[in-house]
Amino acid sequence: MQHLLQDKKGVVFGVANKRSIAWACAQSLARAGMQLAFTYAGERLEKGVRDLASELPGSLCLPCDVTQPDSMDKVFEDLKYEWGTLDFMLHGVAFAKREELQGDFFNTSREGYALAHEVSAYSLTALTRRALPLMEGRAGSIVTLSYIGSERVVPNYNVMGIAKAALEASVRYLAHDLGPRGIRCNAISAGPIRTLSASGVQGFTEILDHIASHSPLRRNITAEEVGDTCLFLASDLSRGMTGSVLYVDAGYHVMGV
Ligand code: NAD
Ligand code: IMJ
Repeated sequence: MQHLLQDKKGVVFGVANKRSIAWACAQSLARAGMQLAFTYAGERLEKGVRDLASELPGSLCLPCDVTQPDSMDKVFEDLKYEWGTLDFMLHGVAFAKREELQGDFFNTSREGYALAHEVSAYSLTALTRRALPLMEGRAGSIVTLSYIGSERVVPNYNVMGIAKAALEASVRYLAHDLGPRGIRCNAISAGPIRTLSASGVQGFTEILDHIASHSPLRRNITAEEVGDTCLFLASDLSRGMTGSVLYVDAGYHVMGV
């Protein structure tokens, strides 16, 4: 386990604070020997992300707002300069306007729909395109984070559910494109976890309680469990898998009632 990712380099998008699922993934990856670069979405998050990154020796920290093409270009220019190659990318980025995450889905605005899709779905493709030159010839792995609201109705998830459906479909099309180059792309569909992105979500506590009493494992999942699945998908252990959605949800997705 210790050396599973020795000599591999990875970039992590989506750390906001220590509760971020992307941070738990980063810790699993680093423990297995991967050298990491982190991006932060704006100055407000810079210090927090730098402080976390400093816990993992040798990691880089770069700004990136996925709504700004120049900012995405710059990340990969910097990585090319610093490292020259890349083995892994984690996409843990999602955003919709708060008003779109409550009430009737049919009230979703044109701009709100576009923004949710740009940040939460298109960015995977935009970042993958930029990562490819650095991954060429290196058995690369790309992982994104999804939620069951892509395939079932979860009240209030609304436009994010549509964006996650687009994200999971993107994973399949990217897997088809990247396969011939030896690069894999998969998604982890995680159960609910209390993070910044879950804060203020109406009925979140009730959803956690429901999973704890109705999932096959009769409990909720932890970010660390998502992190260890991310480590598996980054490693050679998953070399035969691409285009898949893996559920880390205590088995909840198998339930009919
Ligand atoms: P989080 O708030 O810690 O992470 C979301 C990240 O998206 C943040 O780091 C934020 O900075 C980043 N982001 C938002 N807009 C951005 C932009 N324009 N440019 C660059 N980055 C931007 O919350 P999280 O729960 O760790 O979410 C990570 C991923 O996991 C998301 O894709 C989320 O949909 C998914 N997910 C979360 C849960 C959950 O219950 N928390 C469950 C399943 C899947
Ligand atoms: C988010 C909204 C509604 C229901 C929800 C969630 N449930 C879960 C989440 C049941 C588990 C968390 N999740 C899976 C997400 O993908 C969250 C994305 C998100 C959250 C916010 C909150 C703050 C904000 N914008 C957001 N954009 C995306 O302003």
